[in-house]
Amino acid sequence: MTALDIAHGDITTIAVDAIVNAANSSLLGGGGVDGAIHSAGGPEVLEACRELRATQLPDGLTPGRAVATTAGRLPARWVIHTVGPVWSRNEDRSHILEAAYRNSLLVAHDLGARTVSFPLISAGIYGWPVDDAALRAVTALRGTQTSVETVVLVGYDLAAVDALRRAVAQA
Ligand code: AR6
Repeated sequence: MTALDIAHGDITTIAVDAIVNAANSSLLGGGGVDGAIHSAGGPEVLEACRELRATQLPDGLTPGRAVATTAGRLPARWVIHTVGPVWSRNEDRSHILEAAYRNSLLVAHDLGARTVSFPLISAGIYGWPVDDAALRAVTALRGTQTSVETVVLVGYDLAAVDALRRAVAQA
């Protein structure tokens, strides 16, 4: 069974085999955790993303899907890029958010990663309410069977860490 841990702070400083990036469909970088991962990983990560766009993903990465690259200078071996949905008041997109977690974990499994860290996908620039984002994360990760031994859910601030703790107790 996969262990689910919670950590607080900058995901780029946590040593794991694979680090999940809350990217956008272009895969060519952005702000938030995406910016932090590209900046800590260095130009090799962006180069690998450009290569993926030129070969396998000419139209970009669809929300809910996941794909791996090198992690460059990060302590991790791989970055797993996924794209969460933008929050909508009018449309339930939670299945896409849960798919982003599930598919990222499955990519980690296929790579043979034993430890994987996740940010709270969609809970920043994409506007997803933090409590629900945490609940979706825990539900999707617990519902996915893999050989990954430990998943670390990373809350950037204390509000996110509290939401994750509540989600773990509740889900
Ligand atoms: N470590 C851990 N968590 C972080 C870090 C960090 N260094 N930086 C931010 N967070 P966001 P999204 C948290 O906006 O909502 C980018 O421009 C943040 O507090 O990074 O999925 C992409 O290119 C929040 O809880 O991702 C896309 O265009 C969570 O990570 C867009 O943002 C996710 O916030 C994706 O938006």
